[in-house]
Amino acid sequence: MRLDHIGVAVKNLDEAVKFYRDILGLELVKLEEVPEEKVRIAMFRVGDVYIELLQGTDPESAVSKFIEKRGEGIHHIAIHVDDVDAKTEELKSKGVTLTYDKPRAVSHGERKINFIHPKNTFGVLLEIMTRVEKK
Ligand code: CMX
Repeated sequence: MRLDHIGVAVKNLDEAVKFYRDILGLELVKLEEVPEEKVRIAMFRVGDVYIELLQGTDPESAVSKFIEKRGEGIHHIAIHVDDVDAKTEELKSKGVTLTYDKPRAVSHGERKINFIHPKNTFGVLLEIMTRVEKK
């Protein structure tokens, strides 16, 4: 397992991108909508890991609800695993609460993701994810 990215919830993605790219100087590697999760995201490379900015595209988005309740800031930490399907089953068998019964494919199948509820992790939303190799 390795750290893949840290997700930061923001109200205005375009404004936040101006800071992270233009003022801080990070490399923007992806700017896209992830309709499956009702978010727009911007990914910045920071060495071997990424910072992912997320803006909700719908009031019912988990990110919009998070900002409403807790304000902008760190939303989740994502750990890359070799096989997110197997990890999901392993964690379920250990009584862990996950958002999805089966991992969800997002970004045109580029990634498969699931989330561990913060009540299991001592207050941090943990994403487990596998980047699917393009054939
Ligand atoms: N980090 C830490 N704690 C969080 C949290 C987060 N991101 N989101 C919610 N919580 C806390 C709440 O503050 C609340 O705590 P209290 O009970 O102490 O008040 C508790 O968890 C329950 O919160 P809630 O508002 O009732 O929300 P839900 O339980 O309905 O949902 C969560 C919370 C994390 C299970 C849900 O948002 C989820 O399944 N998220 C995963 C999907 C997701 O976040 N998608 C967006 C990102 C997509 C991407 O990365 O591409």
